[in-house]
This record gives sequence, structure tokens and C-alpha cells, in this order.
Amino acid sequence: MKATTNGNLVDELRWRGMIHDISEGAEEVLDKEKIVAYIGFDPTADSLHIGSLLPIMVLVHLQRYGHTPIALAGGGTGMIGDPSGKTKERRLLSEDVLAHNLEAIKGQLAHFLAFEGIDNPALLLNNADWLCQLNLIEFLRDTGKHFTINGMIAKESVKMRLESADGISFTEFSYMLLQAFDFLQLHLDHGCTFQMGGSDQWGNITAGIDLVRRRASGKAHGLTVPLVTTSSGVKFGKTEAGSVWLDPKRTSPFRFYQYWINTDDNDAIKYLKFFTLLSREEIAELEQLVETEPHRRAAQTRLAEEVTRNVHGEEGLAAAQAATGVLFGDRDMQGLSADDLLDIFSEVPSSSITESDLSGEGMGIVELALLCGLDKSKKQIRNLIENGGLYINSQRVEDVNQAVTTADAIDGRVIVLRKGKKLYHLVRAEA
Ligand code: 383
Repeated sequence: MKATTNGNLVDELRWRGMIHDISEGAEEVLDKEKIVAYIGFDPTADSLHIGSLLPIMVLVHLQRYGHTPIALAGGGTGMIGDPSGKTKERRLLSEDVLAHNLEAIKGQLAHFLAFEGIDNPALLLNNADWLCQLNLIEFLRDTGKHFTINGMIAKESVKMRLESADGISFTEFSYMLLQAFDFLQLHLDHGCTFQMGGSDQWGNITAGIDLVRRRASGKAHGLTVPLVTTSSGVKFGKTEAGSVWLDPKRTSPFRFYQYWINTDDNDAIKYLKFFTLLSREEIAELEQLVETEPHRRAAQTRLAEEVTRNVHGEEGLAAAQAATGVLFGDRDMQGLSADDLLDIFSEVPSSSITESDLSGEGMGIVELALLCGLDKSKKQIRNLIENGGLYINSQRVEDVNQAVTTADAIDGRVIVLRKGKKLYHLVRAEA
């Protein structure tokens, strides 16, 4: 994204509710200077989830205000595991898994930032490039010497684990030194003076600020974003099916879109400020609509559109909207695959039949609907059909004697029945 804004970045972030901690003097620097700032992301999975979206948006805002963002992939730190916010020791990931995760995450991060064609292109770096070359003795003498155990055990991330029965390994205990070392390295190599992150990162960020001061006599700053909460108390970014991921293979654009559409009225405006670049005026208008016409869900729809477009592109958004149309019966199912349908209707009741039930002459529609429990008797189902109330793959069933055959099963696997306007039932044809 281009540097499109000349106002004050801190004002913008504050208005959006995006500042949790900010180091002393940071505001003035952000206001007066063009800075280089970084956020680190460890490759603990092969996709980021929406918990990383708020820190990513900080990088986006930074770049729009003319500062230089660095997205740092933690190829080195990922080998150790950050204890921050974790109640248990992490399982170490194998090098193969880490390498795979790293590539995936780098691709996702790159998507949000501009790397060319502007005065302040972003950088995408990997801390394995310097951490994996560290010499232990040198590290302990040059870096370890600047930290006291007293200070380290006072950090929230460590304190919590010292009180737990399982404790904390020396490996994880050392993590903050590595993150501090990154800040120093980026300071020396790229003039980086700011580190941002979620509020769980404050201890690691201040460790880095101290190290930059001690080893490079430099002034460094930190800023964290708040933990995103939901008014219902459910953890943000979690659904019954698990986390909401940025990777479309893990969370389809449709599910992703639905997650945002289902935002509570009490959270919609907060999320618009966090996760979109809509202006104050646009958000104020939507705020008004939540007050006056909450049933229209205008704020949620705009939120879902903006975030889905940002993460999955125009095409992903179009697919999500088409699938939503199918879910609400406003659109037919033409062009959708069995996998699309299983995704869209994952929460509706389903029944299984065998592929052979559909082969040859197939089975009668009345029989199938009865098997699926769409009504209590064959007679009632015939009535339903005669009243035009039964649909197969969004086509109205016109004839009570219609046969359902393999040709009706999408990709040979899935049939969608609908009773009336909204009552769906999914039929899976299994081998
Ligand atoms: C590694 C090396 C650095 C600076 C930071 C790191 C990563 C950091 C960390 N971050 C979390 C992660 O990677 O563990 N130690 O899962 C999360 N972040 C961001 C944000 C967040 C944090 O990626 O709060 C949520 O997304 O900071 O939990 O030199």
C-alpha cells in the first residue's frame, strides 16, 4: 500500500484503539521521524490465524504513514519457542516442519505489505540468518552479560511458569535473549528503532530496548496492540471448528467471511477500526446503522467484505459471497463442487446413503426424503412436493415419482435437499 496519509500515526492508532503499551518518548519520535519498525512471527504452524491480524495491520498503517515496516519470520526463534502467554512448555518442532511453516508464513506476510514501487518498501527477513550462526561463548559474554536473572524472572512470561508445577526449561527461559538480540541486529543492520507486537510480547520487547541501549547506545522503542476480545467471552478467532486461519485450505474464504459476518453488534465497530482501513466518517456511518437498524447488519457485512478481500482477494470474496447466497437460498448451486457444498452446509443435518442406492434407476425422491426425516410419512412428503415445498440441489421437485440417480449427486457424492425456504438436509453418497 502507498503512503497515502500525512496525519499523525499515533492519533490514528489511538483512535482505532490499537495501542496497549507504548514506551516513553515513542509518540514524539513517531510524529517527527520516519522510522524502521519490526514485528516478529514464529513459524509454529503453516499458517497465521486471525490473532496475528491486528499486529499485521500495525505494519500496514506504519507503511501508509511513510515508515518502513519489517516483517520478521522467526526461523531461528521458532526452533526454541516463546514462553510468553503459554502455560506449558512447547513441543519442539522438527527442522522439516519449521522449514515448511516458514515458507507458508513468509508468503502470507508478504501479501499485506508493499515491497517495491514506493519510497518506504517493506522488508521480509528471517532471524535464522543470524541466530543460527551465533557462537555460544560469544553470545553469553556479549549478550547474556547484559541481563540479570533477577530481571528475567520478574518478566510475566517467566513468572507465571515459575509458579507452575512443570516449570520452564532453560531453552524457553533463554527465548527473550534471542528476541532482544534480533532487535539489536535489526538496529545495527537496518536502523530499526521500533518493535511492535501483541501485549504478550511486552516483556520481550523491553528486553530488546534495553539491549539496544546497552550494546549500541541506541534509543529504541516499543508499542503493543491489545489482546482482541469478544463481548460474548468466547476467545477471539476461535469457532467450534477451531481457529480461524488465513490459509484458505485451513479456513475456506466462505467460513472466514462467515466468521466476520457473525460478529456481535457490540464488537462490530471495534473490529472495523482494528481490521479495516475504513475512514472515521465511514465507520461513524456504520456505527449509526448498528444503532438504528441493527437487523440489517451493515457493519458486519462491510467488515466481512473488507477483511475477506484483504486476506483472500476479490476472487476469494466473490466465492464467499456466492456461497453465502447459496446458504440463504438466494442463489442456485450451479458451478459449486461437492467440497464447496460440504463446507457451506457443514452445520446442517445430514444422512448417508450408498453410491449403489443411486445407480441405475436410483431411488424415489419420496423414499429419500423420508429416509432423511424431512417429514413423518410418505403421504406427508407427497403433500410437501405437491405444494412445491421440496427442492433437490436448488431445483423444485415437480413430480412425486421423480427418481434420484447418480446424475443428481454433485461430483457423485453430495445431494442437497431443502424443505421450504430454509430447512436444509445434506445427503452423502458413500462408496
Ligand atoms: C520472534 C522474534 C522476534 C520478535 C518476535 C518474535 C515472535 C514472538 C511471538 N509472537 C507470537 C507468534 O509468533 O511469539 N516471540 O505466534 C505472536 N505474534 C503476533 C503478535 C502476537 C504474538 O506473531 O501477540 C500475536 O501475533 O505479536 O503472540 O525478534
